[in-house]
Amino acid sequence: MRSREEILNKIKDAIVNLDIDNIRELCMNAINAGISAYDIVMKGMAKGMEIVGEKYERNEYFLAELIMAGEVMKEGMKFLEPYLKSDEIKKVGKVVIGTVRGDLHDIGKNIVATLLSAAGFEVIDLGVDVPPEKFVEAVREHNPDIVGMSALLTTTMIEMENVIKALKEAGLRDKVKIIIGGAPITSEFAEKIGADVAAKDAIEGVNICKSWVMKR
Ligand code: B1M
Repeated sequence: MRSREEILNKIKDAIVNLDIDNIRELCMNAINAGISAYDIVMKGMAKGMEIVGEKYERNEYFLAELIMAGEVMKEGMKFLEPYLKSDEIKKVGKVVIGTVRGDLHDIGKNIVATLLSAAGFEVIDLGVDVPPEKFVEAVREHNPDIVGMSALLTTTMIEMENVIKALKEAGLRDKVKIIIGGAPITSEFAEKIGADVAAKDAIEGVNICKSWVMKR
């Protein structure tokens, strides 16, 4: 019988080694061993993605490997999603979420969206490369409690400020809480652009959203 750590390490290695053929089975083994889907995502697959990023920085991996690692992670998420979903019928709150304009990274955003729905939120996912007008339109249409934005590139972080400006111009900024996240995002940046908070990871993000709707 393998230890919990060994099982999670195998999942991390599958991401690093771009092993799309075995990721589902490894996730299934982990579930059967009693490891939570949360831990498989955060302590297994997400750790593997960190290593992939480091390898890219050292020129050991190139764009093709980044794309493939993203596909392996998505394959694992497809298997794990039912284990992350909540049975709760009553929704605790509504979130409009998206990756900002110019940015195609959606793995972290998808984890946040999945964990939010698992926590009972209704999630309106606008996808990637979302322009400010689309955020504004979605807030008008869905009247959410929270707007969530993700950005992974230093060149696209600025789009978050553009979304907040557009919400202000539409008179909608004060109707929602705004949470932002992604590898380059800091609390200082959130404060500078007028977001309510920056979350360092998906679990912190979901906990903050929960605390907001509980206070209502
Ligand atoms: Co890109 N990429 N990429 N990439 N990529 C990075 C971000 C980079 C740091 C790699 C590197 O150089 N080390 C670098 C950015 C450098 C910079 O800006 N300073 C980079 C680059 C340069 C690029 C391209 C420009 C490469 C090129 O074309 N030459 C290009 C840009 C495309 C574009 O967006 N316009 C590009 C493309 C891609 C792929 C498409 C190949 C692929 C994305 C696939 C996909 O998402 N479907 C990809 C990948 C996979 C990465 C790395 C390796 C991994 C990102 C990831 O998925 N991490 C990344 C390196 C890295 O981050 N170390 C890199 C795992 C994920 C779970 O973490 O997204 O951080 P993350 O999400 C976390 C938290 O940040 C937080 O919670 C999540 C889970 O805990 N979080 C939130 C995220 N959003 C949140 C929102 C919240 C709350 C928390 O509330 C709303």
